[in-house]
Amino acid sequence: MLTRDLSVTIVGTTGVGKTTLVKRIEGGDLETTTTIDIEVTNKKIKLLSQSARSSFSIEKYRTYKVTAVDCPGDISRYPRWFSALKKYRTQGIIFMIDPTQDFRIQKDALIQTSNYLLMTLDRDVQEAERKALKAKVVIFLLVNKLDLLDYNQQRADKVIAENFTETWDGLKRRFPQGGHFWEAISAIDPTTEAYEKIDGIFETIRWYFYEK
Ligand SMILES: Nc1nc2c(ncn2[C@@H]2O[C@H](COP(=O)(O)OP(=O)(O)O)[C@@H](O)[C@H]2O)c(=O)[nH]1
Ligand SMILES: [Mg+2]
Repeated sequence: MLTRDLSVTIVGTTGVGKTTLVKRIEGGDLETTTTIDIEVTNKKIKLLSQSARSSFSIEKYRTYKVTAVDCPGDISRYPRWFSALKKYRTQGIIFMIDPTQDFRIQKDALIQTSNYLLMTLDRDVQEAERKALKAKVVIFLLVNKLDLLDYNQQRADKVIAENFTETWDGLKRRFPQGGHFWEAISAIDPTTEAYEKIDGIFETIRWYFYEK
């Protein structure tokens, strides 16, 4: 089989840039709309890393069918995140952070994401916690709007370190076999470099599931 599935759910509070990110993957226009329900994008992609492979590698010819699930960010719609995680059998969660928004609210949203992920594993909490110890899922913290931090990676590091360390550590303890990654991007940046970084997120999720 030369096609593999990659199911990714994108969550985060309103306005962090979830829909913009999905549109970048889609290659569509970046006009602004408010997401009120789960929106599913299916796209077959070849990752940039694949084209660099040798012709003798099957990976060079593989296509990934990416299901990107874009969730609404309003707190009253957080339960949709749970529905999305469960329904689309999410392999990777991209939790987007906006460095210009209230961090306390975003931290709570990340805790909620962790709880929802747990709930997808079992109805019984203790059983779910047990299953979480072996769960294979990628949790990707994505600081967006790097342009508003003057493209300064250290400032993005600081945002994570100062506001999300405790929650992030809690997530790692709860899902110790999961893939824990983070990156900083600008979803509106039209340059190839920016596109490669976005591509790299999917490449990482792919790697964790199929090659690690
Ligand atoms: N400066 C800046 N603005 C962005 C970036 N990504 C998205 N935005 C803007 O943030 C606003 C909300 O984006 P949207 O994708 O609708 O957020 P969502 O609610 O998470 O889906 C829009 O006006 C976007 O143009 C970025 O990387 N930098
Ligand atoms: Mg949206």
